[in-house]
Amino acid sequence: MKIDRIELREIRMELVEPFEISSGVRQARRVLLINLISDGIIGWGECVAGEDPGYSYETTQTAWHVLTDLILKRIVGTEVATASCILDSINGIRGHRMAKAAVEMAAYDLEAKLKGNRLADHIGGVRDTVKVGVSVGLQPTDEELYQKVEEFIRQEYSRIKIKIKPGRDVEMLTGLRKRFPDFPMMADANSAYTLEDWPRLKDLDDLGLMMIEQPLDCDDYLDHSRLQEKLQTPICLDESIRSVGDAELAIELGACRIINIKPGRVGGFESSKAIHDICLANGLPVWCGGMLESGVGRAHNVALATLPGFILPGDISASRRYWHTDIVNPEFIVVEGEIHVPSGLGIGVEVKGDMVDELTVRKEVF
Ligand code: OSB
Ligand code: MG
Repeated sequence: MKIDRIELREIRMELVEPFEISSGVRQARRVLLINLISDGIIGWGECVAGEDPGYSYETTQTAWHVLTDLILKRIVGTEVATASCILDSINGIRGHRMAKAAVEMAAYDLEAKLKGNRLADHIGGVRDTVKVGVSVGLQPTDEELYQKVEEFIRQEYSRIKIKIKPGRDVEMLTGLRKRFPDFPMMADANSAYTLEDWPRLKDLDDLGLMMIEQPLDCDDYLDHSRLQEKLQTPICLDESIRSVGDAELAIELGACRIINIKPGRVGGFESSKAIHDICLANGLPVWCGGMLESGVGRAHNVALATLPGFILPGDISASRRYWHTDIVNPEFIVVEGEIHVPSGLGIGVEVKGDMVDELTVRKEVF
């Protein structure tokens, strides 16, 4: 496919409520959207980099720089054999996987549309609905958390993930367990602990959690393996897994028993599929993580979660969990703990052009 034209824009979207994790709080998102255009068909991609470098070193601003100054001008006008190799000619850019993923995933949407396929089928998906959970940010009080969780259970989510940090953990989750003794629950620390916190981490082990996500620093594979050895509860790695090599290292060391795959974090679908395959071969379940995506990134995540190894519920919630109005039609809804894979071609949802134009704060065309 020939890439005739590329549009990159930044849109601003207010969250329905602040989202707080151990590294900071977000009120609004600065989302980069990419259009790759071939033969009048538009492939959509979303960059998941955050507003600040709390989760990853990448930010909206670094991604804008890497995309506009280094990547997009080298891709426009070229003939691309397959979506998976769209970045093969771009050498000399270390890391910046979120920026690269946005391009690669737009190419996958474009390729699926040009071939007349749904994206889920195009990448080898095996199901028409995906099981989904919801991620609940740190709340001002335990009581507010318990009310939030009750409401999300009412909305039929398959599992609840609770953000934790030292001091907002054991007591809070013990109270939550008392109120909801059997509901599938997990905790995500976003690297807030070290092995020195062992007494607290040990207490988390008695709460019947499905998993504890990223308790330690993202580069601490060795410490994660030491911790996993002492815990019954599976450790799930998120920030630590940026590539196939990271996944192999973590599995070899026993640093985790579950991996959360976010296509943006690992550089796109090709890398996601490779990590998925390695996990499947080694008996590790995977699930699709989220990055407070708009409907575009959400649609990509739904497609990814149709691969066979994605047997645990993903952080792919309904559009209205984060947005008053999403930028896609139809919006994503959760019924009986699942989201239906949209039936349209490619990502399967239509992007609301007028709304996107109104939200745009800067745009560059190549
Ligand atoms: O650690 O999974 C995370 C959001 C932003 C950055 C990191 C994380 C998260 C979430 C929300 O947990 C997942 C979602 O619903 O999009
Ligand atoms: Mg996480």
